[in-house]
Amino acid sequence: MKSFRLYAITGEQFHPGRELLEVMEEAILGGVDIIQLRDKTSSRPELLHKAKALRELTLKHGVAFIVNDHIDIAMEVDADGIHLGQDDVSLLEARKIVGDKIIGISTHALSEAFLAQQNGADYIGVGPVYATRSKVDVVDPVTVSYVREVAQAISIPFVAIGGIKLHNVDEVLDAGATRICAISEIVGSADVKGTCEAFISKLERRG
Ligand code: 3NM
Repeated sequence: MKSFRLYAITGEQFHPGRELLEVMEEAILGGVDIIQLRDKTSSRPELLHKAKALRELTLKHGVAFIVNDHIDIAMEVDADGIHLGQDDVSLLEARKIVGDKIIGISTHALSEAFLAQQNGADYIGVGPVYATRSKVDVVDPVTVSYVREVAQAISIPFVAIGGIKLHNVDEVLDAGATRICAISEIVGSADVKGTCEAFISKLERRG
């Protein structure tokens, strides 16, 4: 898997009146190097349409494209990978379908992180570090102590997620994260590109 450091997930509710593609392209121009299509409300044809458009955009810019939950859509548009939740199809089942595509999975506790690593995940999500309103039914914040535990115990790439903002990202980086993921702070920003650039400069300061 190509390395990445700033991961943006789509969240169209955070940019009313602005086009999905325009917002995600601004994020890419600001330094995002992996994009996930996450959309719990669109119909399948709508989702497929968005996935095709984002596949084109990400290919044009050479960034990775991940589809949340919908393995069939990921396969149909030849996305680079899929992202699973703890309650979705199992990693081992997903691996049979996607072959060597990237598989990421959300984890909220070290036991889940170990299992994901053991079952061949390419990366794990670690969160929600802080309270978030971008995901329903999310567990309580795991805090930066979970980030610290994962940084010490897990060898596959991990990305910190959940309530991460420019004003608190330093604390997450201090806990050992080297990859950051955000929805609302990025796509809900009045200056998407500038926000991504600011995240990147904080990530770069840590090397
Ligand atoms: N997954 P925001 S938290 C999609 O902890 C998602 O697994 C999480 O959005 C997890 O950056 C989350 O706006 C929402 O808080 C992240």
